Amino acid sequence: MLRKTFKTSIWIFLLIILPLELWAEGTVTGQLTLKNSWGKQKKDASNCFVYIFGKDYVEKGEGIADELPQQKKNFTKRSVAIVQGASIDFPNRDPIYHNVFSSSAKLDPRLDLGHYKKSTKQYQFNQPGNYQLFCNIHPNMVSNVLVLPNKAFARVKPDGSFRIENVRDGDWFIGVWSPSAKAPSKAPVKVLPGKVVSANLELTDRLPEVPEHTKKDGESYENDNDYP
Ligand SMILES: [Cu+2]
Repeated sequence: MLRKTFKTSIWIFLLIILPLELWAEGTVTGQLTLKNSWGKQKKDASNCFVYIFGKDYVEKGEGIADELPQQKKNFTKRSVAIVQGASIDFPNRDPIYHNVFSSSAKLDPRLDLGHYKKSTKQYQFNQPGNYQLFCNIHPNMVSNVLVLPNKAFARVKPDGSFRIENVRDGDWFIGVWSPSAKAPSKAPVKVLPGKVVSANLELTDRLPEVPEHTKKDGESYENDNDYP
């Protein structure tokens, strides 16, 4: 009888303790105040991403993690975030040709998907960083891909609130990035298993909606009126 009770106790112990050990993860929630260059709070913060980073907090993604379509002569989203190693699908849903390229030398191979229409192409991002994407045909087309070192990130809601689930416990930083801010900002955050910690962040958008840029070969767009 005693031995049986002991055995049962062991099982209960294992059932309760082991999951806690395996899932040593917490949640980071909070509020972003996104301002414009006049210091006024912006109404929509949903182009921003929050992410956790720090020494050794490195994960890899695989397969297609998100899509960034081209439609009505623009990218349908101003920003996309993925974990390093994952790919993005770039469907062209217009009946006209588009191109997708980045001038960043950090991307290997260089990101240039050529000209295509009514079809799709993918690109795998292996290097963390922020990459501005343009179309070699239409100068107003711009988007951004934020490639992060791990899976602990989330898109900010329009009202500035955010929630990042399944964050590894430890002492990390929380970063906040906007496609129109000059640089991300960050704050330290201590993540505890099974707990929700809160962080308040602030960021200011100072860059124009469409940054000045050239075509992929360094030429200006000026003489391209013959394109649709
Ligand atoms: Cu285009």
